[in-house]
Amino acid sequence: MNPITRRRLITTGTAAVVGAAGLGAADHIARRYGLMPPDSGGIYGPGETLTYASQRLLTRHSLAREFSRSQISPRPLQNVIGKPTPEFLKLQADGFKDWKLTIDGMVAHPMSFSIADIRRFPTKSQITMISCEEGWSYIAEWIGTPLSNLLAEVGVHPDARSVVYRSMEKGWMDNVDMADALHPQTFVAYGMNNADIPVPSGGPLRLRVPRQLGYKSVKFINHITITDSLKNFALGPGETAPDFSYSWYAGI
Ligand SMILES: Nc1nc2c(c(=O)[nH]1)N[C@H]1C(S)=C(S)[C@@H](COP(=O)(O)O)O[C@H]1N2
Ligand SMILES: [Mo]
Repeated sequence: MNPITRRRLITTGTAAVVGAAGLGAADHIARRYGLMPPDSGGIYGPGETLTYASQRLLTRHSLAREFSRSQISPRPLQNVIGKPTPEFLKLQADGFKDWKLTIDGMVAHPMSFSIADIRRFPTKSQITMISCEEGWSYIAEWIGTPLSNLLAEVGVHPDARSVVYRSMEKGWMDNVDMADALHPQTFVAYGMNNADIPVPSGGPLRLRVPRQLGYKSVKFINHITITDSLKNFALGPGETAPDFSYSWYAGI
């Protein structure tokens, strides 16, 4: 499905949910509740605002659907990734023992975590569907710890609004708001279907954001920055997505 058709579907769907509320009313409500998405000013701005604000008001605490073990796809689809850099290959050769996830920005204690450090946090698993904007999807079990556990450890400033995450793969960077960052199903994942996450699927460490489309589940994450403004992040509102004309908010 091309992005415009998908957007139109989402806009129509949420418009039905919010009843007679037009785009102008959505804009008004979004402003009033501080729910303007970072791409609210673009040509799709009013639609983006309607989608994001109505989903946040109606579904901010809801969970992505979880499946049973028997529904796990026999073979996870692995989207194309860039050629690994020599730096990545060296880390891989050492079993990723030197892989670090650094968390900085608006936190009390900036910290770097190895995979072993992350494994010491409470382990959780989820069997959820990952859906690509290009129309395919698969179900897998992801094992890791909720991002909220790491955020509690570093101590997030109360004024923080966004969590920006970067991949070691150049050009892959995205962000979520605090509601999605603290959502119980947003995981820092190191395992998949009872093994370490294979590199093509994002190993050794991937953010899993099951409430949004697949592109928000960035692979090879090594740097997270907490911020109250996306202004200083390279690609427009702080992510890769708009470069491909994806929406900032990709709620499902
Ligand atoms: N670093 C990195 N993360 C990425 C991508 C990528 O190419 N590089 N592709 C994204 C897209 S568009 C999708 S749909 C999912 C695909 O995940 P999969 O390979 O497990 O199917 O990963 C997302 N995360
Ligand atoms: Mo995708």
